[in-house]
Amino acid sequence: MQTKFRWRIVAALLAVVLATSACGSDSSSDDNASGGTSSGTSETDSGSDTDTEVTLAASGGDLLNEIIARDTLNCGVSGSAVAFSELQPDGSMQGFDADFCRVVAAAIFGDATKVNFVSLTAAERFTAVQTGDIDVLMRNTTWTQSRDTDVGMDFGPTTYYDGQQLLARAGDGFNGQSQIADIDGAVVCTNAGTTTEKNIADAAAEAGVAITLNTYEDFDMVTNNFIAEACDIITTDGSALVGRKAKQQPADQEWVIFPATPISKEPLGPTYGQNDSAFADVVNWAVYATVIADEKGVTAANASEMKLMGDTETIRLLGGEGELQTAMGLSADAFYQVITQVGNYDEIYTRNLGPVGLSRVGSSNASWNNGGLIYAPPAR
Ligand SMILES: N[C@@H](CCC(=O)N[C@@H](CS)C(=O)NCC(=O)O)C(=O)O
Repeated sequence: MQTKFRWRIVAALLAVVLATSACGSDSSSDDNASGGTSSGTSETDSGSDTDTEVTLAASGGDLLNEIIARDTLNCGVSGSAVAFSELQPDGSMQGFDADFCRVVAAAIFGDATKVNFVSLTAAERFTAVQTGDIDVLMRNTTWTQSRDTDVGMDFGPTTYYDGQQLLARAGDGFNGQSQIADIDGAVVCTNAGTTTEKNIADAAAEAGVAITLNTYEDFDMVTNNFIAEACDIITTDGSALVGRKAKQQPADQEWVIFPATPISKEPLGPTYGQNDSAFADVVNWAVYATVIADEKGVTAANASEMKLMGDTETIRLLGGEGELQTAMGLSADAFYQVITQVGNYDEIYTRNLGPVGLSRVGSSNASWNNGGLIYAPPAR
């Protein structure tokens, strides 16, 4: 164990002993250093991921008609994920995931504002789908085999290709080239109910390093504990670390993100209950419409012109020939509403993720014709 970490482990254990009651409660997301659950060393799975606890019965339902009758989409988000879904002081929800909730609402209602945003912790999210509290989850949620099968979710198109990384203080000797082998003895913190806690435990075990893994209810608590130095390292999806660094790095410290190649694949996208194909189609094609519009150069500003002057696929997509949309139970101009009210994929990405420094260029989130993975099947 590295000496520099020893005293912090004592501090972290004290914090856990003093304040475990915050974990699992509805305590506000700006709690300070408190509330961790320690799972000991990296070999231990904390067991708090609800992936294995929730089993969704096949729904085979009629959710689309239910939503239309209700006149609002219930969309699950984090509410505290920087640049993805952040609750604003005026009560509005902002971010990349929040905008994809609006994309679905615009497709269903022709009105992007008809969204009831439901803030959920990672551990709550699949239960909220199961109980019908939300129709769809847009919450930095990774598509995994067990969630897709055992947990009873279905997944839509990946909207953001992410990967898990770690964030530490440069003052502790870390830099962008640091590796998992360098974290021996560290207190590593993350939020419960995530792929993240499992991946870091696996990665540490594989690298043969011992870590103390502390999990908290949400990532605000994780970051606050890092700032309070109860955690040496925090870990989650790389995009979230970039967001936290942009927003919360103190002026007198340098935070570094590593390893350069993430330790996992985290394809993030819409998640809903399994076996409701009509609803799944609507979510999926609303997302694809933003991708196709991006490919075709259709923007919120030029969509009305492109609906008349674009190529045949563009005209079809925007409802010039709207039979494909009406066959799905939507208005012919459903995707025209999506693009004019929310924007194409690039507009949504740039507006929300640009300000924290997440660039599409050279990343997996570039369009397929720019070397990335963002790709949609044809609108035909
Ligand atoms: N993608 C991972 C991690 C999801 C996750 O919880 N990410 C953090 C970082 S973006 C988060 O959403 N934090 C918001 C919060 O709970 O405060 C998963 O699906 O399990």
